[in-house]
Formats: sequence, C-alpha cells, structure tokens
Amino acid sequence: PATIYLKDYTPPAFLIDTVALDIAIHTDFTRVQARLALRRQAPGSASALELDGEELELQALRVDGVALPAERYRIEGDKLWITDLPDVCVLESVVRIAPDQNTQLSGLYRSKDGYFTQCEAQGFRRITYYPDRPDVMAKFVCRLSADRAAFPILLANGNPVAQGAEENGRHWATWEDPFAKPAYLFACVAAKLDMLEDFYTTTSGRRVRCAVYVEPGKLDQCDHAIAALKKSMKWDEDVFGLEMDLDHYMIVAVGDFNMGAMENKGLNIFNTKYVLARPDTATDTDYQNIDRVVAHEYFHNWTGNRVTCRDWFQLSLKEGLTVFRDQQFGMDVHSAGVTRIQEVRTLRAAQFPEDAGPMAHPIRPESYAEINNFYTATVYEKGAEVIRMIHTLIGQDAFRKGMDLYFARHDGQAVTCEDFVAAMQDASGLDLTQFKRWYSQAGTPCLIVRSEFDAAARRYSLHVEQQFAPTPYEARMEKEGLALPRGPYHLPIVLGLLDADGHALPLQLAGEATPASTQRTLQLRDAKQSFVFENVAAEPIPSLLRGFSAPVLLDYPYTTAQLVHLMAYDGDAVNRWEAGQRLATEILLAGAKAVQQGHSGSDWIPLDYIHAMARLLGAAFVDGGDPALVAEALMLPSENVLAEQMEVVDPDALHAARLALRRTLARDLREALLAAYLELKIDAPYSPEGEQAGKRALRNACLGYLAELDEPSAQALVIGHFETAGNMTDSIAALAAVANLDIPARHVLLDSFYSKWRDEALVVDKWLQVQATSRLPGTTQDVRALMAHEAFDIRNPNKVYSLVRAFCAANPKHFHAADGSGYQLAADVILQLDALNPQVASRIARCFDRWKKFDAQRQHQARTQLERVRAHDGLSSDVAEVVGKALE
Ligand code: B3K
Ligand code: ZN
Repeated sequence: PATIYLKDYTPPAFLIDTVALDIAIHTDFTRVQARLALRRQAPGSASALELDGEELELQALRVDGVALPAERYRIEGDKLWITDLPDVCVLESVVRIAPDQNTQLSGLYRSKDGYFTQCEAQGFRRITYYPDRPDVMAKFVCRLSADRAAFPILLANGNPVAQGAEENGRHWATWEDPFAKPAYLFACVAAKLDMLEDFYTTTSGRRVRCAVYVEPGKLDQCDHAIAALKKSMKWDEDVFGLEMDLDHYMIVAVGDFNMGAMENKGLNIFNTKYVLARPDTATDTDYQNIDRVVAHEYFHNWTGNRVTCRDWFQLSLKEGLTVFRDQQFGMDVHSAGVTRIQEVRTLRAAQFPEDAGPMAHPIRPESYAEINNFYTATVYEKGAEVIRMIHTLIGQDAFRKGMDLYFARHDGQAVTCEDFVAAMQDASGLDLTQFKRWYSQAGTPCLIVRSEFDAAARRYSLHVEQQFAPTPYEARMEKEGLALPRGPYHLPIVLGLLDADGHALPLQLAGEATPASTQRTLQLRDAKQSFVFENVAAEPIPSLLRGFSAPVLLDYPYTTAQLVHLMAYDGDAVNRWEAGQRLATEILLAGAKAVQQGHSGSDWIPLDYIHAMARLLGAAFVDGGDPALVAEALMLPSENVLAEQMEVVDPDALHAARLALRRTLARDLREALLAAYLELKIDAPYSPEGEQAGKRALRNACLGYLAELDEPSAQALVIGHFETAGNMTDSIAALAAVANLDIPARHVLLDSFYSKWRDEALVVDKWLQVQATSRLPGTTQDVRALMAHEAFDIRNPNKVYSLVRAFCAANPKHFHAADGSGYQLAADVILQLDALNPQVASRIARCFDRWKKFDAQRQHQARTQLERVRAHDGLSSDVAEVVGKALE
C-alpha cells in the first residue's frame, strides 16, 4: 500500500459551502444525488477539483446544470478529477451504491433493522463523490427516502425540516444541519427502531431532545444510556462551560459496528454494546463503559466537531483530548482512584506493547498506509496522557483558560495539534516547545531514578535519568529521510516522600525557605536531572509518579519491604496499587524463572507478600475502606503485561507462575476470602453505582480466588453463585470461573446460560468470551468449534471480537501455543475476514505484534502464518500494513 505523509499536506483547491444530498434507498440499490456548492480557495488558479469515490457507479455529472463532457473529467482508481471549473459553481452527481453488499461496515450499510452509516475516517466516499478530507467543512441538507413499512424511521444530522409520502408505500424526510462539518461526521439512518426520549435544558435555556433509538423490543435497556447522556451534558457545562448546540441529540444503537461508537453531529451511531443495559444482561463494567462512551461521543461535539482535525495525522487532537475529557468525567462520576487505576492498566496492557512493537508510532504519526490502522491505543490513550500531562503541568485553571482560548480561536475550523498546544501555552505562560516532543517521538520513555540520603546534611536527593531509545518507527522514518532529532521529554513527576511510620513528609526543595506541601509536581526537562530536598530527618521512601503523572516506565530499586510499606501507607491510591503490582511483577518473574528451571514448589513466593495481601483484604472492611480499590489490588498483573518484562517470553512459565501465585493466595487466605465473600453479599436491589459495584467487584474477586482451590466445596460455591446470581455481573463472574474448571458442571452451566440468553446478542458475546479465554486444554479447538456454532457470525464484529480477538489477545497460553495452533487459527480468520471486513481483520492481525519477543520455535510458527497472510492475493491495505510492519 502507498504511504501517505504529513509533510505532503496541501490545502484543498476547492471548499464547499453547502451540500444537498438525496439518498433514495431501494431494495436492490441506493441512489445518491449530491449537489455541492463549490468555491475555489485561490480564485483564478487553475487547479483541478479532486474528489474521492469508492465502489460508486457514476450515473451523471453536471456543472451548473450542464452535463459534464467526458474530456472534462477523469476517474483514476478512487479519485475523480474535474478540470476547468469556474471559481464558483454547483456540481451535481448521481451515483448508485449497494449497501446490502457492504460487508466492510464503512459508508452506508445494511444491518438487521435497517440502513446505517459509518463515515470516519473515509466512509463518506463510499456514499458519493466528495473531497473526503476533514479540512473541507460544509453545511449539509439530507433528504432520505425508503419504504415506509420496512424503514419507518428516517434520520440524519441536525434538525428535521420536512417529511412526506411518496408513491409505492415509500416515504421521505429532510434533515438540515446548521453547522458546517467535515464529511466524516455525516450520518443517516433508515430503519425500524423503537425510541426512548427525554429532555435536557441547557444553562442558557435550550431545550434539547435526547433520543435513543434501538432494535424493537429493547426499550427496557435504554435508561442508563439516556441518563449518561444527560449527565454528560451537565458535566461539560459545569467543568468546561460547553453547552449542547442543537435541539436534537440522537443516539442510534446498531448491532453491526466496527468500533464502539461514532460522534456524528447530532446523530451518534453506537455499537449496541455501549447502549443497551439491564441488570440481568449487563455487568457493572458494561454500565460504566456506557457512561464513558456516551460521554466520550457527546464531548466530541466540541472537541472534534465544532473544532475538528485539519488532516488525519492530527487524529489525537480530537481523540486524545476527548479521551482525557471522558476520563475526567469518569473520575468525577465514579471513584477517582479506581478509574485512574483502570486507565493505567489499559495503558500498560495495550499502549506500552504497541509502543514497543512494530506498529510503534507517536501520537501524531508522520506517515501511514491505512488511516483506519491508526485508531490506536497510542493515538487515544497515550494521547490522553499527553493532554493530562499538560493539565498537570499548568493546573486546572490554566487548562480551562487554554480550552476557552482554543475555542475562541478555532471554533468552526479544522486545525492541528500545534494549534491546541499554542492555546495551552498562551493561556498558561508555560513554554511548551520541548513538551511537543510527545507529539513526534514514539516509544515509552524510561525514568531511571536513584536516591541518595545525606543524614548529616539532612538532605535527600533524587537523580533522574531519561531513556528514550528509538523504535522501529524512528528507523523507518530515518530510512525515508524523515528523521527528526530526538531529545529528552518535558514531563511532570508528581511525588511524595513517606517516613518509616507511613507519614507524608513536608517537601522543601533546595532553595526554598519552608516546605510547600507533602506532594509536589516536579518538572523534568533534562536527560539527567536531580531534585534535592532539605530538612529530611531520616531516609524516606519515595512515592514517584503519583496518579501515574506521566506515561513512562519507572526504574527505581525498591526493596520488598519498601513496596509493602507503600502498599499500606502511600497517600496516593494509584501508587498504593502500583506498589502491589510492582511487587507482584517481581515475584511472578522470579516464579516464571523457577518454573523454567523445573522447580515445582512455590518457595519463590515471599511470605511478606501474602501478609500484605491479607492486610489489604482486611482493609476493605475497616472504616473508610474501599472494596473497589481492594478488588483492583487483588488483581495480579496479566500474563501479557508480565510478558513485556521478559527478555524472551515464556507464556507457559508465566501462566504456571501466575496460577501458582493465585492458588497460594487462595490457600493461605481462604478463611479471609470466604469471610469477605459472605460479608459482601448485597441484599438491596441492583444498582450499577459505585458502592454496590465495588462490593460486587471484591466479592467476585474473592470468588475467583476461591475457585482456584481444587476442592468440591469451592466448586459448589461457584455453582451456587451462578445459580443464585441476581444480575449479570455475578452470573458472568461465576461462569468465567467455571469455564476454567474441568468439572462436569462446566458444560451444564455453559449450556444453561446459552439456552437462557441465546436471543440476547450481547449476552451471547459474553458466553463466547468466557470460553475463548479459558485456560483449559482444548480451548483452541473449542474456539474453532464455536466459530461453526449458530451463535457465531463472522460478519458481526462483536462476535469476532468476543471469540477470536479475546482468544488472541487475552489467552496468551493458547494463542502462543508452541505448536503454532493459535497462530494458525488467527491467520485463518484474518484471511477469511479480510475479504469481508478489512478493519476487523486488521485488528486481529495486530495480535501478532509481539511475535519477535518469543522463542525461536514460536517465532518460526508466527512467521509462517504472517508470511502466509502477506502472500495472499488482494490483501487489504489494512492487513497489508500491519503484517508488513510486523515482518519488517
Ligand atoms: N471517532 C470514532 C472512531 C472512528 C474509527 C474509524 N475507523 C469513535 C470515537 O473515537 O469516538
Ligand atoms: Zn473519539
């Protein structure tokens, strides 16, 4: 596939003031008429008009009402060029498209209940000829028509302006969006759906109709989404002073959708997974995800829609910022500590490996082959961390001023990441020149921190060294002559110092007259930099990078005793958790080594750790204890995260060590776990809110440990949990536990679950997922068998993600099986899917990212499969880019 470069950006020759679309949906085809009011950017210049179009059947082309002669235009691949246009003119086109054949789910496509669209990043070109680039912003009017009985609901962006009947039982509706927008934010829907509506009145008095549209019969699963929407609207007003700007805000749920959701202006289209919820079908995590995704798409209305991206290289401008905003919302509406811990876990599980692998890229890449491959953890999650660092460095008030300035300068524009940083810099007065390296350098920096205590001088020093080794991305750029000078990062280190009793010390930096507080934000700028604290009576324990203040790796030689101390006393919830994770990681890596050396015992598990975990569990029940935080602390680092720490990954040894540690904890803490399990039983009616959800999380974590005891009583507990569960959180916790046990009840429970929920697609997804992530031998064969089960459909992304992606990404023991059977399964699916839906195929292909970290035998197996995929005729640019970079 051809590479596209940021440095090649040129502004479009023509702008579009208005677009009038007429989309007529028929049984066999859809006819799209488009009327574009064009205006040349540089009047008098001669450049041709460049339009994009993909899989369109062109039927007519007229300029100012006159059919365009063949010599005035040229179609080359997915481009349509028109020459000799006047500076101002109206271009009309008529095309036919085939949404019923659109398995890519990009553009206009058919799903069970009707027709839906997905235009980001480049789906609009699959609907009509258009300059499909975000820096062309136009006002859209859309007339939609279809059969009335089959598709009674007709929606598009903005406001409904007219509707009526046509002959042959058809009907039409016209929608007008008062805001200029790029084509990627266009949406329309023609479907049979039920609707739930509610109203929200903004501070300035606009009464906004909030409507959720879902598959008929699912109205009882919409309350949470609509409540989340109203909460988000309120939050954005309170925190950022940003109001809803339209009279209608619609969310349409569709079961076939490539990603989570899409922020189309006034007409969000959502994966059903992030809309539908009922206590018996959705887990606490599902409820929380719905809050976050609804908020995220809503927040895009300002960060993404009112101010959009100049080009797709700037994707993090809207995504990093909007993820940061939904994270802040999450911290405000849920527990701040738990929310942040979960974000850190996601970053480590998805972004750090990406940054260390063949697809490494900065949050603003310089080049790409397929833009759909860049909706990544780096652009989103690391992008959000970069915004968070600005927020930490300049503080909440200056950040708010920066946001105000950004909107004052750029409302209605398509801008770049520089524009955002400039607003933050101008509002705060902090020089962010060096900070901008976060936008152009790939890889996870490592901070090597060493401390020094001078008892006589009562002085404590922290010496920090930054390492920022180049990644394959940098090597590639260099080969292409695009090498950028690399340099140290500017980042905030939020820290505290603890004394031996666990008290926070007042922090007085050298040169200061008095201590300022017990927590400080230090600014690191140099490759090597020291921070000196005065008046320190005894050697403290440093609590570094509190709240995970920068997306870096930290190398500090903590002793076990120090980590145990931090686990108990650190004033920062994230760092209490972090200390436990750090300790568990050390222990598990030692355990993996022991397993490799053939030790069968568990003497590599220090008693101090077991005691610390016991104290943690007990802490959930004292005054002020937080079961949700304890549940997080009980969760050991995943095998994939541990794998990143191994020179050569041994998935079997890691699995064995982790399981041994879980079993040891279960055995040694059994009374406490059982007592906690009994104590945490909730009698009140279900609520997904924090307090109950936290108790359930801890209770189910205890159950998970107890299930590791290879004993009938523990198995009976799990089965009883399943049978008495009053909500999906508890059911699925029990089912996931039993899916790992080779006992007769396994099949009984799985079968009864399936027969109960076979008609509830999202619950069937969970059923597939617990089986795909089972550690039992034979799982790979089970996954293959499930692909042939009536419950599976390779055309439905949720099914593929729940079964195949869960297997590849969350079952390392089986995916990385030494015989290559996991890799072969993945490659089979990638090839089968590539012809249908390249975006989904490419996401599966990403599971091979870390193949070079494994032993020679596994590398050979992986390479064989990667090469088989690469050699396939007609491979999509999506998969070709991922596999090509993996094999580089
Ligand atoms: N902006 C969309 C993502 C579109 C992905 C296109 N392949 C959802 C979001 O981030 O809100
Ligand atoms: Zn987004």
